[in-house]
Amino acid sequence: MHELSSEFRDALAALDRLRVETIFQKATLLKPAIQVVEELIVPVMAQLGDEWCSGQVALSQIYMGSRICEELVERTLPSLAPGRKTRPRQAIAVLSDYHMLGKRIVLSTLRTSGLDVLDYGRMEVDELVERVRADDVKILLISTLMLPAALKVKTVRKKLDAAGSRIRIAVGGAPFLFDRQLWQEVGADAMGRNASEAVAIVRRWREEES
Ligand code: B12
Repeated sequence: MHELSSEFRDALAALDRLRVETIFQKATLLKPAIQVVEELIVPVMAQLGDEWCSGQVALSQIYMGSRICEELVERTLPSLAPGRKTRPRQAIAVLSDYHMLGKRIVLSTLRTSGLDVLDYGRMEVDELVERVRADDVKILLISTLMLPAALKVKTVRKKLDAAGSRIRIAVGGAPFLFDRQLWQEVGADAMGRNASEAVAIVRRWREEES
């Protein structure tokens, strides 16, 4: 996977869709798709983010590169839970920013693991609080990649507490990876570094509830 990483990085930076796809397919011969997503796409996107910070790649490359990855993930990982019969009591949302890829991966992984989750897409604080209450959600997963958005989790928590909700909140995304105490500071109940940790958190909480 390590060798494929630098090829994948170059193909993404060159916005060469065909090469990106070919490398991804090659990797899926070695490992399951979800593992390839975590071990290839996630670190390469983080690397491109660092390269953007140091001026080696343009934001347009990051934007187009992430679009290519989103399409790839959309096609490769399941997006709908088959045979949904009950209304799930867990939901996921991107709070207040436009970084959608992480949420997409976490959602697919949860669904692949047999955990049905409502997909709220991208929301602002008030809309999120309203939806969570209306759907009687017990476990809320929030993805944010911008620090200002991450800090808004605090307001979500406050508003839900004020409404008497006993919801549990798990967070993830770049700000929480950069600052390992941030999840506690914003009043979350857990933080996950990747999609597998999201699955573990939800499973643990569901077991504790039942
Ligand atoms: C792609 C990208 C973009 C794309 C987003 C396209 C899209 N549709 O998603 C575009 C080009 C639009 C973009 C724009 C901007 N970006 Co940007 N972007 C990135 C980049 C390079 C990669 C993000 C990504 O897709 N990673 C791949 C995914 C799969 O990883 P992930 O989201 O982290 O998710 C994984 C885990 O975190 C976890 N996870 C995620 N969510 C959750 C939730 C739960 C509950 C759990 C348990 C786990 C979990 O599981 C996922 C799978 O492993 C990051 C760099 C980085 N290090 O993250 C910067 C980054 C997030 N961007 C940044 C910035 C500054 C911006 C802009 C302000 C730039 C600008 N000047 O305009 C804008 C703001 C846009 C906005 N308002 O939202 C900064 C944020 C800094 C900060 N501390 O706030 C970063 C960190 C870059 C950097 N190093 O500075 N960006």
